[in-house]
Amino acid sequence: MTNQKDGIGRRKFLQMSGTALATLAVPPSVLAFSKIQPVDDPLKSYPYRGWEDLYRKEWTWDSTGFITHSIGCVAGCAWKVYVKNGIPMRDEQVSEYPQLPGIPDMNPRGCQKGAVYCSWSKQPDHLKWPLRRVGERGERKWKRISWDEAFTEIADKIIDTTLKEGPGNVVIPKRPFSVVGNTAYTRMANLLGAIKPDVSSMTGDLYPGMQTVRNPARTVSTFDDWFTSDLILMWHKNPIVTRIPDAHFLTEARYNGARLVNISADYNPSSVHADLFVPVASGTDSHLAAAIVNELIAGKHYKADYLKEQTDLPFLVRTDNGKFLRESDFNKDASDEVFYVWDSKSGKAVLAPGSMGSKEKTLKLGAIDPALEGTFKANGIEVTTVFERLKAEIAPYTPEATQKTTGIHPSVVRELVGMIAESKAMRILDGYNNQKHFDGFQCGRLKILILTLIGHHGTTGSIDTTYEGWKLEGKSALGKVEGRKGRSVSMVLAQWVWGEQYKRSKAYYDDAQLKEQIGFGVDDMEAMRKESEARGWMPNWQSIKNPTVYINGGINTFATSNGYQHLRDNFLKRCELFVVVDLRMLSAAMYADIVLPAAENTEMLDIRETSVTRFIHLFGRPVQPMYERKTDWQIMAGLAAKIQERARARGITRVEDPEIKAWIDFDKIGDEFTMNGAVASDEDALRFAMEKSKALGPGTYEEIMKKGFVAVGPSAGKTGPVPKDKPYRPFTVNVTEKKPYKTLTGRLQFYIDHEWFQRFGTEVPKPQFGGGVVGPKKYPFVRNSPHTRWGIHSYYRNDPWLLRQQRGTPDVRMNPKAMAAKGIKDGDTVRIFNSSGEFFAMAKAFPALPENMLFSEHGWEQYMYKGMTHYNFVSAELINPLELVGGYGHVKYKSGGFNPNRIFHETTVDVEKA
Ligand SMILES: Nc1nc2c(c(=O)[nH]1)N[C@H]1C(S)=C(S)[C@@H](COP(=O)(O)OP(=O)(O)OC[C@H]3O[C@@H](n4cnc5c(=O)[nH]c(N)nc54)[C@H](O)[C@@H]3O)O[C@H]1N2
Ligand SMILES: Nc1nc2c(c(=O)[nH]1)N[C@H]1C(S)=C(S)[C@@H](COP(=O)(O)OP(=O)(O)OC[C@H]3O[C@@H](n4cnc5c(=O)[nH]c(N)nc54)[C@H](O)[C@@H]3O)O[C@H]1N2
Ligand code: SF4
Ligand SMILES: [Mo]
Repeated sequence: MTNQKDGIGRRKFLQMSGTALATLAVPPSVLAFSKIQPVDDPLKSYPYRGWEDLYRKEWTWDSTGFITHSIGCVAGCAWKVYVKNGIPMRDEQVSEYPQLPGIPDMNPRGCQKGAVYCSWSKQPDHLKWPLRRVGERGERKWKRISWDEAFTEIADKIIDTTLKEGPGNVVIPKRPFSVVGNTAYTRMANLLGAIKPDVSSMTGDLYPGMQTVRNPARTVSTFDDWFTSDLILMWHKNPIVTRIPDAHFLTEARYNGARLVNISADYNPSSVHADLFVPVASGTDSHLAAAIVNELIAGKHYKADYLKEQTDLPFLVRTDNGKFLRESDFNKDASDEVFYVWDSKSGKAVLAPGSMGSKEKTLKLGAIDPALEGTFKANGIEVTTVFERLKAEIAPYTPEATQKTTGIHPSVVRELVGMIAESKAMRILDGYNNQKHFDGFQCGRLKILILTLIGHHGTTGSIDTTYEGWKLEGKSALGKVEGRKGRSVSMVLAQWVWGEQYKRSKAYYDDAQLKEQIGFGVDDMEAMRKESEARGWMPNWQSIKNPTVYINGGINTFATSNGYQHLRDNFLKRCELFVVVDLRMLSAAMYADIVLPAAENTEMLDIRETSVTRFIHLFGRPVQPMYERKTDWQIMAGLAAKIQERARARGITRVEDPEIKAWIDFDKIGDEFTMNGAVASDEDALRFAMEKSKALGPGTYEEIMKKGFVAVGPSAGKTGPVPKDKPYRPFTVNVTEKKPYKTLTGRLQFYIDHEWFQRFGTEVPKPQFGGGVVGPKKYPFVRNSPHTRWGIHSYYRNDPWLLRQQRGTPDVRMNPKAMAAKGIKDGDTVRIFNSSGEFFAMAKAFPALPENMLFSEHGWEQYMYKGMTHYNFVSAELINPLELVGGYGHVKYKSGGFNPNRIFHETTVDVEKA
């Protein structure tokens, strides 16, 4: 065996390497290699060489166990992990999901990130021990400390802060979706009266616009239901990249004859699968949606009977003041939550059943035939219908009139409307991207309206936002502390105040342009925030409390927020102890005072529930936590025990918390946390959560241990039962059983007569402003920062296998023509900037983008950028005042439901060669 090129034979090579190795300071295992005797003719005789067994045994294992991945990934997949010598070695997809009749099976579930979990989790940035900062914040100098030291320092600080500043100056957010791990933070916050920020608002994953129409807004069908559609609109959503395990249901739906439409500002990877691609200009979707609604109404493509029963479109509105006609209009003592329709049969205004104030808890109309159109006199008051208002206000948005804004030719709009009108089972896959635009609020309302007009909502289709947790009473019970609820706030508002976003927005936006575009400036925005808090619409903890102690569980707090550097610096000025609990030394941890190592996904005993499938998935702890890692439950339980120990040693007992009519029992908090030992271990807590949930119940813990997944029972659905033999579809019971919706009118509600909606002329769904991206026009590029195929946010982002599939370094993509105009070549390092900040990245030519778009994928870590910059350094912050509203039936603050959502995409930038 001779190497042709240099003529060195294998035998010679082994001799050479043997001598070379022997002279190096190498470990004994490698020295063993130097003793190898070459084999001249392996067919004649072959000496036993024990080390080779290592290779033979490479594909053997000691044990296996199940995991899933607890990250900001909305999917949820069962994986088997192979373990050798107590180390997780390999990942394998589980392929044993049962199949529903007539629906393609979901085997196997997973993506390329899940496939590298075991190797990636051994990366050096994964935490092993508790660390305390020894240098300045952000200097990244650390000292290893014991858990006891860490817990003691945090416990004392929590007690001291509460004694000095009062309760409520401790903040405990937690994000990724594991049931026991997440609930640990909720339980701790409830016991301490701590602030629990709504993290969904921070990530921009709320749907406040849709929440005004239906409640809860974020509800989805299980994604296998996509298969039952004959028309699927992917809108603000890129499922080929962001819903990898379920994307096959889209392509399989085509075997059913389904047509796919993709509406996106760039030709994204889902576009190639579409029958129709609609390249809408960034931030103008509400105008496109309005044109579709207008065409559907003008062409009478709507189901009148369905609208009369299921929506508020026939409800009467006064022409003098634009308010709903209410029972209280005629009788001061009567309810202002009972409304009227015009009964065509009797020719008079009659009370509509099913509203919040109505005694009739049904949508059944009985003998009434509500008029959809017309103007009437009800006891001398002139009224019209919501439908009339809608028709009049949407009329200007014709396909011709909107073309200049959206860039979409009227024939394309009409082709799409034709498809919608013909469809027997239509579905909109609505991405989280929608509500990250300013006009996403109105666009969301319009999208539901499209589906509703043709009668598909809750019947033959659904609008799938992203995911919603299942109804698991055991999970709520695990977090619940009798009489004590903690303090809930909108994370966007908390960061607005604590991170002084107001100042940055003021410096960034051109106030005159802003007023012209959206009707108000940054000062007005700040005034409206204050008004909302003063009127009790949004919680005001951010204005009266301080994040003195901040325990950050599984969130890349600043990096994934707008104005990363500005937010971080201002926030840290207020925070005296910043604790980060994570698996990794992520960007947020670099600025921490104490970093605590959370268990890897292979070391957890927990479940995750995302309602995109009917299956709950298991973290089956195939290996015990390595190094000194602890699970989130153990970390919170350990901290609670330490607080109790320190309080007793210091003679501290109960602290009253009259602001929220609660109290903190410092001397009992450890016992309270574990329910006096009943949920001391991860296993206890998990059994508790599963067994106390109706949709799971006794026996399911054992079942999930065997299979890695378990199906939920019928009661798991938040808006209707989960059928045994069919995919789950939300809001069906409102149609089949005529159950009122949880809205003020009890209907899918398209009219909001709140004073602020009237102020902005947004009572009916229609564009809130002229459309486009709101950032200053002096920066010529709109910044698009969607999610990446190669990571789940910053998770997995530095995996070598995944980096090999791309450039291995943060890139920004531009249309080649725009690059040429700027003198930028593919591979150049460029500087992307605006007055908010700058970052550096490698330019990549990308013809799939419009010329005015700069595309920087979300999720790269700060330390991967030149100069420790980051893509969210340039991201601007804007608040839509419609999301500050409250005191109106179902339109009020709700964590995970209604409060200001983070708007990421109203950002313009410029770029130059660095
Ligand atoms: N691989 C992977 N999967 C993920 C995640 C991940 O990080 N990686 N994250 C998960 C999470 S938490 C979320 S929130 C989701 C997010 O995933 P999606 O809901 O799919 O949202 P985005 O990726 O932000 O954007 C979707 C598409 O909208 C396009 N777009 C941008 N601007 C506009 C516009 O003005 N109008 C229209 N119509 N389209 C526009 C974007 O270019 C992109 O192609 O993904 C989830 N799944
Ligand atoms: N410009 C721009 N910015 C965006 C977006 C965008 O589209 N554009 N998208 C936004 C969206 S949709 C989202 S969801 C956010 C994502 O924002 P984040 O949730 O902040 O993002 P991740 O990087 O996933 O950070 C989660 C961390 O949780 C850790 N973790 C995982 N499992 C566990 C666990 O069990 N316990 C603990 N303690 N830690 C765990 C992971 O290691 C990871 O570091 O980013 C938002 N930011
Ligand atoms: S990262 Fe998400 S999609 Fe990928 S395998 Fe894990 S759970 Fe499934
Ligand atoms: Mo998200």
